[in-house]
Amino acid sequence: MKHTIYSTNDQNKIELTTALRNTVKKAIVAALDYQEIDFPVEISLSFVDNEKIHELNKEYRGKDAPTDVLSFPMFENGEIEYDDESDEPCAIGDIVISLEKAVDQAEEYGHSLEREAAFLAVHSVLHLLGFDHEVSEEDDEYMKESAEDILSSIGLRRDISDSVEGSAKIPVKEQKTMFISLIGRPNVGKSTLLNAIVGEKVAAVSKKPQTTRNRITGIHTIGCEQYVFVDTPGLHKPKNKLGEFMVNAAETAIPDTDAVVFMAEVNDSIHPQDKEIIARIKKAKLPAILVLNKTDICNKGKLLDNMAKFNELYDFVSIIPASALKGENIDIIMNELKPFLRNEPWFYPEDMITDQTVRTISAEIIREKLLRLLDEEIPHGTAVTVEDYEETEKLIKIRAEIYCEKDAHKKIIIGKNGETLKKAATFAREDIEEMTSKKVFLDLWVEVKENWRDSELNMARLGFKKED
Ligand SMILES: Nc1nc2c(ncn2[C@@H]2O[C@H](COP(=O)(O)OP(=O)(O)OP(=O)(O)O)[C@@H](O)[C@H]2O)c(=O)[nH]1
Ligand SMILES: [Mg+2]
Repeated sequence: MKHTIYSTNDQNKIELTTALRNTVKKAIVAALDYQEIDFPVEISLSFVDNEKIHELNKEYRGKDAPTDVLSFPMFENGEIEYDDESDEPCAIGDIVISLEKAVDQAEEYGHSLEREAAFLAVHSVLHLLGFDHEVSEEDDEYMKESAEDILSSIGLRRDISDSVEGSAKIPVKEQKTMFISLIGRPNVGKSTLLNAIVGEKVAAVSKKPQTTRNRITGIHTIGCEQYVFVDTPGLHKPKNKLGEFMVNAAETAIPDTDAVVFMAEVNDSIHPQDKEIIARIKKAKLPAILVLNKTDICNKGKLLDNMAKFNELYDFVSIIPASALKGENIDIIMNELKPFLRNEPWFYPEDMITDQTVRTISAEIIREKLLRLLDEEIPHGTAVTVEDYEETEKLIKIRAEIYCEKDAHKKIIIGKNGETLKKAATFAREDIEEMTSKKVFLDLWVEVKENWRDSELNMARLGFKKED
């Protein structure tokens, strides 16, 4: 199930790293899953210091002291009313964590700040769901036990004391890993699935086909298992050199992986490209899972029909109907991949979710906003490069260049009174701030580079260079 966790950093005493924020969010989602919450939930999480939590305690709890965590449930006694008809996630409450206090407690209990902050978040989710350690001993016992289970499920075990950068470390000999390629026609939802699995936006998503232009790695580490997903551009018939580059990036990704997640749309018919993909999987002799995506908008007859037709084409490990957008059946996809893990050390550190730099992801986020704001033909002729990138403790300054193919396109991208460009900049800035927990200054420029999609040289300059 896909849950939405909004987080804000309202303190500046302790550095809130992306890894720490992600661990806490992961713990919240793990707690919701542990409680088998089967509808989408929204939670607001804020990190504060002792002074702020003291104030909140005074104001709302009549308590004159700084505590470690505060929970503000939306529903009393966990009696959550979720409207099944609604497409919106159900806001169940707010969690406020004092990072300053968490640092002290982590030291006191001899474990990492990640584990302490994750513990406080899990404890708080259980409160939002109606458990209360202050009124019942039974609840107190249950909350402690389940918090241990939940933290173990995301690899934050208590029994491991030697930690790397504060996070629990799995001994190398227990580590397992695998590489998985995400392949399919344009627009079937590959990047949406990647983002859902890693829990952060690492790949641009838009309703226009051919959004992804290069391979994008998304890493999901859970317990002793590390899954490295390689998202690829949708396979299509190339119309220019950029298209050829994209198709090549996708096709050559397959043999480098241990398994393939082949995605198709549940409502669609089987296309020649789907058959080509199957031929490549056969050639590489790789286990493949077929994901029939977008079940949230599907017709049941079509689903069964497609399952049968695809089943005739290849001996898939399994065929899984799923909704990447709603987070449905992603747990089943992950379970099906498990048997193909290799007993080999991890490739990436535990808290890494992508091998792309913030600089590269920022350029992709800007392009995503343009794809979403602009009509048809123009977006496909745009490329974004980050020309200047300066990062300090609290601030990131980015100057990015948007390339397009015609003067007329430049005018459209800028928009009346610069409005389109301003909107793209605002949306992109918000996403980059959310990703980095830093304030972002974003300066966007537009330049014309005619027919760059057909020029190897220009493409190479814009970062589309074939690997040798
Ligand atoms: N209704 C519905 N829409 C989805 C689902 N998954 C993805 N989408 C939408 O489908 C569109 C394409 O999603 P992407 O993730 O960009 O697809 P992609 O396969 O990566 O596309 P390319 O990068 O162009 O190959 C977006 O508008 C998504 O929001 C789903 O499960 N249900
Ligand atoms: Mg994509």
